[in-house]
Amino acid sequence: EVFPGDPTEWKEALAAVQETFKNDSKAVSASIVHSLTTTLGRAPYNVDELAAYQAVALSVRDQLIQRWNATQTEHTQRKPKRIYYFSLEFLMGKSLDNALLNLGTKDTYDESISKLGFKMEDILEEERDAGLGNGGLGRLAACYMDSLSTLNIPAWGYGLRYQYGIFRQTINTAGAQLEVPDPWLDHANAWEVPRLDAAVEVKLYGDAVRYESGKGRWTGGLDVLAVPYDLPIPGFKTDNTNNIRLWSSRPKKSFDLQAFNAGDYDAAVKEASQAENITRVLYPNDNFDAGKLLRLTQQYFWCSASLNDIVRRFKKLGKPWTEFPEYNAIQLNDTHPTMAIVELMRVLVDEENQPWDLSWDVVRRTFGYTNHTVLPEALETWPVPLVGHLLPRHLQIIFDINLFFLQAVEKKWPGDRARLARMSLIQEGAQQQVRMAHIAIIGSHKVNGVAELHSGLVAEMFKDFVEYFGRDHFTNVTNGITARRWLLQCNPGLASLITNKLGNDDWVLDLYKLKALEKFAKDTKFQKEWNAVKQANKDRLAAYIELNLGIPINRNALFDVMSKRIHEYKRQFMNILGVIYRYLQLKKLTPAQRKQVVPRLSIFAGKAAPGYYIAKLVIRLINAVSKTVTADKEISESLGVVFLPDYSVGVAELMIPANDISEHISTAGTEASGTSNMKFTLNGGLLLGTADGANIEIAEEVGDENVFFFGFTTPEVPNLRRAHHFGDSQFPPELIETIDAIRSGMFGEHSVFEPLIATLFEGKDFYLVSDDFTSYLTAQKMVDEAYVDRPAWIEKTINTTARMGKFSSDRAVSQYAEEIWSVEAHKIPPVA
Ligand code: B1H
Repeated sequence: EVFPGDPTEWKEALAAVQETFKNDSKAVSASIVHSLTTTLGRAPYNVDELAAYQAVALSVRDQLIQRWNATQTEHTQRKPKRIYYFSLEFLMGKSLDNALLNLGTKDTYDESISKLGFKMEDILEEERDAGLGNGGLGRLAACYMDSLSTLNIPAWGYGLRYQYGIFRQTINTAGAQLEVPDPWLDHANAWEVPRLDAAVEVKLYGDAVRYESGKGRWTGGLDVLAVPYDLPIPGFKTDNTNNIRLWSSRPKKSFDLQAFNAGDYDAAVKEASQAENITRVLYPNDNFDAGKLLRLTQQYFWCSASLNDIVRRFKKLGKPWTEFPEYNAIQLNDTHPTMAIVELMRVLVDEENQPWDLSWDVVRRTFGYTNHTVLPEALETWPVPLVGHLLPRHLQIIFDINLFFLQAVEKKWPGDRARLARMSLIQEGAQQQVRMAHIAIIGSHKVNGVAELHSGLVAEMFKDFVEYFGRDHFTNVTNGITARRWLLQCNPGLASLITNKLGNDDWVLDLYKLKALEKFAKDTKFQKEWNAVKQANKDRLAAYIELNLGIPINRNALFDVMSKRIHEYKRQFMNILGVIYRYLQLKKLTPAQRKQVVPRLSIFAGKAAPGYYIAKLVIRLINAVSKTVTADKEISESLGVVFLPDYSVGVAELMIPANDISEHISTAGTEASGTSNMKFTLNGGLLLGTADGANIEIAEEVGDENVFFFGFTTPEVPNLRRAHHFGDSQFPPELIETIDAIRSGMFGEHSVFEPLIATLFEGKDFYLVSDDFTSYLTAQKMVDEAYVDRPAWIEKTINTTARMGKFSSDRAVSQYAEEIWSVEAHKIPPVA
């Protein structure tokens, strides 16, 4: 070991620091109080819960940094292959509880915190969610980072440090969504480590020239700074601590001195604020491409800074460029980081003087591309003039890649002009568009979808590319979730019941171990314990709803949960129509008959994109129904309807453990995978869903007898849509009765909802609500019937949880490691 000064002085100092990290409550209290009284400047009489949280977080953060340092030092010395996960979204949620559980120090901190006069629960409450994502795609990135650390795979995530995350959702008195900014960094963020020394420059705009050789040069333009902030990511029961590096944009110079001196202050700060705006806010669209210049700027800023970082690190190894893919694998989380492919070409060809063909080969061996959606409105394309304006040199490179690629296609299928047009990186039309998915497909060595059905649809959608590259170019990696957050942390009652029953917590690292629960599924005593945990989780959620919404909750009701982004394809509309239909039927019964019906609580949560008019109407309708039903004392015992505002990772952690059933009812073929379906079923609830995404694989694993499936299947969808188009489809009477009820004014002024109702008519109903409605109601009826036989129901839920092993993100990440990245685990020596 090399020390800059006196080695003895260093070693003694390091040993003293090590003392403060001991896993005993005295050392922990000392470290908490140290942060409180120094960094945070508080005296003991002056400590509120927020300050206590911050001190605890800083104390835990110090331990993470120590492990982070050891991990990075080891990796720098041993030079294992590293994985770089490029994602515009990391939906981390809170970090404290997760860090304590992964480090195995929660009990110690618990003891220390209570001796210092606080409650762990209240401290955990103080943390704000890091909401740097929209939905499933962003949360998947967070789960994968947890697994990468846990599996000891050397990996870094790269993303953006948005000053404002996903907006906070409030509901106004009319039941409509209002968006409020999310200034999540207002209280200093204890989990990030600024690395001002590692800032890099990023260029935008300017001019480009291309020489005969194919090499080019990019001049002029706007230079901005990218400043990295690092988040250490602990693994479970390992010291390996990976990194998420988030870039923040800064002006290169704070203002234009010349304009400033001339008194033109507006002009003086213009460039500076332009630079700062780049990472100001997360785009709040899920499964939708808005195509804005600022979004492309975010994408390039992020890709350029991240690649610069990786290339700088690689150059220190002194290896030839042809070996770049042996040290680096970059996974593209959807097409959002596709510019990284073009940027690496530019760096290799223009800056490193590498031949074109060698560079393209290096690029293709480095990148892998994960597709997350086949919805046409989500497929990214950028207008050619826009790309040329912001990134003039990159547009030239895209055209060159396209030329060589189409020449190769032409060679394989001479004269097939239609095929060339279909496969081109450029879509012709009134305005030429760059097709990002095509660049991602040809610039990667592997393309994967996120569930079996979805991967098949991807191969169909890009069949020209399957024919060109071969079927092996496309593969499937079914999504997974981390059991650390989505069982151990969010459902401590169930987690400890399982651990006690199985005799150990091995299941946390190998989810297939849950299988051993099967043999207790019929055990009456175990069923009682299992059900008691469920009831406690339902009580906890009911108390939260009563406190926050003032709606009284029947705790004996069957809790039916649907929480996810609001989107027409996900069909929250169909769910609320079903609720209305149930309400109408209950109204027809006598009080005695109503007592025979299983009481139901329908809980909704989810955000709509601010510009998505129809999705926002769905929220209004749910709230309108909630209002009418809540006010109707006659049926309040039998039916409850709740819309929980501001869905987030934190709210999900509360809702998921409380579900009896959860709904995943997208039109077949539209939901790529879904991941909340896995979280809900892992937590002892049954799945009500369509044959879509990962629902299909969940049913395969847990057994058809344990899920409630309904609806038309993917191959039937095109014909049903055609029938609507030609006006020869029929509405079932139950749907007509339901729509009539809305139009009667039962849920307030019906004209508000007419545009929503209209999506079902006039040759539309693109998402086939009318086609699936009857079988949806039938499936709901089967749910009611099954719930009556409680022992049989509980047996189903135990068997469901027991069979969820496949859906661990550890399995998914291991599959990426083996089949796409060719990377192996590299365990670091113990830190303490
Ligand atoms: C998913 C997105 C997405 N698919 C564009 N696509 C975005 C597309 O900001 N944008 O422009 C943001 C998000 N998100 C989801 O990915 C799928 O709908 C889910 O089915 C899937 O489970 C999840 C993770 O693979």
